[in-house]
Amino acid sequence: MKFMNCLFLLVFFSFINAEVITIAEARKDANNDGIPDREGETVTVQGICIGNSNILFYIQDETAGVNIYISELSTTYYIGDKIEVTGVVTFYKGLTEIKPSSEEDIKLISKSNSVSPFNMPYSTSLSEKYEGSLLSFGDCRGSIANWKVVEVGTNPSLSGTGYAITALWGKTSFEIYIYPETGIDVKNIRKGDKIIVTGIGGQYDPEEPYLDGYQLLPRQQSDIIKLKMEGTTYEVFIKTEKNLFNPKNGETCLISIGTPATYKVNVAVYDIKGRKKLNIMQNRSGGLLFYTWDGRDDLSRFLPAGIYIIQLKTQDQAGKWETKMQTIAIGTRLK
Ligand SMILES: [Ca+2]
Ligand SMILES: [Ca+2]
Repeated sequence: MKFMNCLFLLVFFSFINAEVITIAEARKDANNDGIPDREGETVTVQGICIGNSNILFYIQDETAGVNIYISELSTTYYIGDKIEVTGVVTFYKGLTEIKPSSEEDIKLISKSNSVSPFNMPYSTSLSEKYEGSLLSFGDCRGSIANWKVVEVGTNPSLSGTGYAITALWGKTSFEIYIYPETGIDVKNIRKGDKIIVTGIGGQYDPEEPYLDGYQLLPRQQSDIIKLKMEGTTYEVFIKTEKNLFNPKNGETCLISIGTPATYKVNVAVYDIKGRKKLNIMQNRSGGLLFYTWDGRDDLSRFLPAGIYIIQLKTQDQAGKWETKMQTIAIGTRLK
């Protein structure tokens, strides 16, 4: 009995004493050989899921991101779930991973946290410091002449189970790798296309010094936005990529907006009682604009299931207002 009590206390204290370190600390590589210095050590980290655990299990905190490697997982963690993971720092073909010994080593802390991608500086390619983090390439602020976009350098080619695409980004390039599990349709991605792309920084480098083979891993269809660059004038329109989406399953909905470049644009989401739930754009210059909506309101809370109205209000140079609406349904989580 006494022994059992001691054992209990030991287990209890080792549980509460698990020191949480930052992800940057866990993946530190001070001697720059591409191998994490803590390889083989057990660490505890906390982070927000930037991919769903059944497709791309990566978490990120304020310092860095990292892959979580676990072969058996009965629970699915979704984008926005904040979790704590205890596991061994491991290394697989360049990729730093944290490997929990079982799913009990993963604890859900909170749900529905927002996480925004890091906007990659123009002409900056992938490297070790971006591995494991959510990254976005492309900037469509202001007039089209100022846009920084990714040019597709090659048609998608079969590589392993997925597709690889060379992406040109200013003076540099990087590889986009599309896993089949993401459901992303590569048929319409062609050499010469201009895109904005979001994804997780991954790596596959089977040889020393493990500082090559970085890849951008898009998570879902809406992570790749194809742009039409010709001309600067569009009919006023608002479109959504789907009529129904389930944000709590990690789905997002791409909203596309077109107006003449000289227009001012306001976009907001209302519920069916006319209450404003989310401001998407205010007094923004027109053009062809895209917004990937994750189903959250202004306070980063998931909106309840139901019908919502996305309102586009434009103002032309003469000061005349025009309003267009698009309805969209938010569904419930499917088990
Ligand atoms: Ca090292
Ligand atoms: Ca690495």
